[in-house]
Amino acid sequence: MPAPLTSTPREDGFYMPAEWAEHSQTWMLWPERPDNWRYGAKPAQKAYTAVAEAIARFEPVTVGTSADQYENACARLSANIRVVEIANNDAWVRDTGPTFVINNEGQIRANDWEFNAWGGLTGGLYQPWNRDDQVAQKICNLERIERYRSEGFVLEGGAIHVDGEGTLMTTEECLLNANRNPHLSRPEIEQKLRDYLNIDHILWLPDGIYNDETNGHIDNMACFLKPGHVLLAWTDDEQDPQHQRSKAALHYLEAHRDAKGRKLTVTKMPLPQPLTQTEEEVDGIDWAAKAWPRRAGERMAASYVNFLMVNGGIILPAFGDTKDEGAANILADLCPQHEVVPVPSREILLGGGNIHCITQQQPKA
Ligand code: KQY
Repeated sequence: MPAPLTSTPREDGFYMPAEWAEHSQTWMLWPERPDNWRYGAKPAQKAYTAVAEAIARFEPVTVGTSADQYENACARLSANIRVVEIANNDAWVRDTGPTFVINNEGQIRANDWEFNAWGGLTGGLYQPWNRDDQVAQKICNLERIERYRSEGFVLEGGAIHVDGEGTLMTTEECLLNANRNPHLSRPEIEQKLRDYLNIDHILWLPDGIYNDETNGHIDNMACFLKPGHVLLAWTDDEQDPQHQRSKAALHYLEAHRDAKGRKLTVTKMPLPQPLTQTEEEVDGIDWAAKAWPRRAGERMAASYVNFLMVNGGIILPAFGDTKDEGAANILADLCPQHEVVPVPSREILLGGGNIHCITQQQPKA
C-alpha cells in the first residue's frame, strides 16, 4: 500500500466534516481483552453488538476483529454487518481509527494519528499498543483511502469535536497533558490541529469529565449539535467534583465565539446519578501488570454526551438511570431530524468509555 502523504490536509484542501454530515458507514472494533472487559468480554460483546445493530438501522457498519474472535463476531452480529480482521490491542476505534477528511471535489482521505494508549508509559492504560497504532492504517488500506500520518504528534479522535465550519473544541486537560505531546507548546499543538483538520479556531475547555481515564476527552464532556450550538455535560450538585468542571466550561463557552464569529448557544445535558463500579463487576476482570487496575467503588465517567450521530439517528448511552428518559427527550427536541435510540451502555462504561468512543464515522465523500 502507498506510503503516507507527506503534505497536510490543509495544504491539499481537505477538512474534517461535522459528525452530522452524511456518513458512508461507521467502523467499530470487537472487544476481547480480559484485563479490561469482565468475564472474557462476553457481556461487552453483547453491548457492542447492540450498538452495532442500532447503527445498522441507519447506515452500514463494519466491525474489525482479531483472527481469534473472527468467527465469534460473525456469529453474533447480523449478516448485514461486515466483519473484517483487524488486529488491535483494544476496541476503541474513535481513538485508534482514522479521522476522515474530505474536500469539495468529493474526495476522502484520513488522518492516522500517532497513538500512545492515552498516556504512553506515564499514565497510559495498557502496554503494548502497537496493534492499536496500526488500526487507522489498516482501515485506510481496506478502503483504499490515502492517509496523512501525524508522526511525532499524539492525538485521539475522542479528544476533538468539530462543527465542520472551522471550529474545533477540545480540553486543556487532555491535549496539554504532559503524557501526550510534552515536546510541543500550546501554539505548536494548535498549528497541528489547523494543519491536519483544516480548522481556523479552537475552543479550549479547561477540563473533561471527572475521573475520565482518557484525561478528559471532549467527547464525554461537550459536543456540537449544529454550528453555534454546544451540548455540555452538567450537574447542579455543588458537592459533585464534576460541578466545578462543568461550570468552568460553561463560563468559557459563554465568553467565546466560534470560527464564524457566532456567539455560542449552550444546552446543559444533566449527568446520570454518580455511577461506581461494583465489587462483582471488578471481580470479573483479569488482573494484569500492564493494564490499568479497576477498583470497586471507583466513580465512572458516565455522560450522555458520549453519543454517536448517524444518518437520521442518534445512538445514545442509557445507564438504567432515572435521567435516561430526560436525556433522550433533550436530544429529540433539539435534533428533530434524528431518531434518538437509547442503547444500554453500562458495560461499555465499565471498560472506560462509551458509544462515541467505540465508533468512528466515515463521511460520504
Ligand atoms: O473514551 C475513550 N475514547 C476511550 C476510552 C479507553 C478506555 C480504555 N480502557
